[in-house]
Amino acid sequence: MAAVTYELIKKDSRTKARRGRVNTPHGPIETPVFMPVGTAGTVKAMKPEEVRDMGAQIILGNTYHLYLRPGHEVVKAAGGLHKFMNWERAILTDSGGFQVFSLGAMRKISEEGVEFRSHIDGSKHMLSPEKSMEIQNALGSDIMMAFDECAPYPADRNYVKNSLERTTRWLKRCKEYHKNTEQQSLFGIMQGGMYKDLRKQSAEEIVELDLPGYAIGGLSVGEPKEIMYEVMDDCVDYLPADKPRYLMGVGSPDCLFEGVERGIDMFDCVLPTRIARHGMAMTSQGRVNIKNAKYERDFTPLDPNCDCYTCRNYSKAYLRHLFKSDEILSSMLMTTHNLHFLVNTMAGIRKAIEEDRFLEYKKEFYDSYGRF
Ligand code: PRF
Ligand code: ZN
Repeated sequence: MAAVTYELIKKDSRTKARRGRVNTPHGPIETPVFMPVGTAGTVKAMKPEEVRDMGAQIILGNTYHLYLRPGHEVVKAAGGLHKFMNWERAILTDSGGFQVFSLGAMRKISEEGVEFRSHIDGSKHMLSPEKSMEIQNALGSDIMMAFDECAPYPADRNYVKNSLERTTRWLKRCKEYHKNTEQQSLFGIMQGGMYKDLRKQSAEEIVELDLPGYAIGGLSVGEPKEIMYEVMDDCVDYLPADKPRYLMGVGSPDCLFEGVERGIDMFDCVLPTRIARHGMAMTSQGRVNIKNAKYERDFTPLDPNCDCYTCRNYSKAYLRHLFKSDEILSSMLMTTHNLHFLVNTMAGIRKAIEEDRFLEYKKEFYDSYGRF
């Protein structure tokens, strides 16, 4: 039995949206789900209790960062990542593939893996499918991601074809190395850039390996949103209906709705936490830039329709003051609100699918929030 299983609860009658449940060794995840990012063993500016209490069901960790610092052996000695960071719910770890590719000039790709220099001290390292599995096994995440190659955008067909075929060969090596399938589940990653036939080829190759879940990688890498939505729509059709589908690195509010509508179950994105630290809030009325002078004497909450800790207790004027004074509390309160907003929006989406009014809920959201 795989560590992770998927149950379908309800299908929307007009779109590919679906309400489901992913069961993990650290509890169930109601889907569709938004997963906050905790790159280095912390959702920045938040205590794990706060992340839990606002309703987050699973968080993300990063192989690349935790391998470089503090080192996966340290996390393993602590009893695994759950224990080390005091998070009792599910954890998904990304493989490090995407992060080393983002290093640009500091890396060298071969069939064996990727040689790279640390962004911390310049030291030389090698990540390979086997090494990524070894690290993720030590971290003890519930869901481990395959070590893949994400092609840039734009990229020519031949380049993309080679990289998706390498991603399949690397996935086979990941599966071969990973033995602890009762505690940890390996998800495959589809690549293929913006080429529909290559997406289909990638899907057929990875689905044959019968893994407990599949991700769509290589999207939201600079392409226009319309192209992303179109490719995503096809990708979902190539994936099995009885397994969870995860769209990697995508999580702006409009992308959540468009992704859910096309049959995606899981999303992650640094956007809510990152923009929070830059003084930007996502609210039911659109984005609020807390730096704006017009909030100097605005004693109303960030979002009148939000019941998060920040909105229940603080005004825009106070939040603006904290941001302008470089106070640590600014990041904490802004992150609390943004995460609550996205986690809550997703809870609203789940409820809407259950009540078969997903499209109406999407329209209400867009009418109030706007698109961007
Ligand atoms: N592969 C991996 N992680 C990712 C991506 C990918 O393609 C993306 C692309 N949006 C984000 N994170 N392993
Ligand atoms: Zn709020």
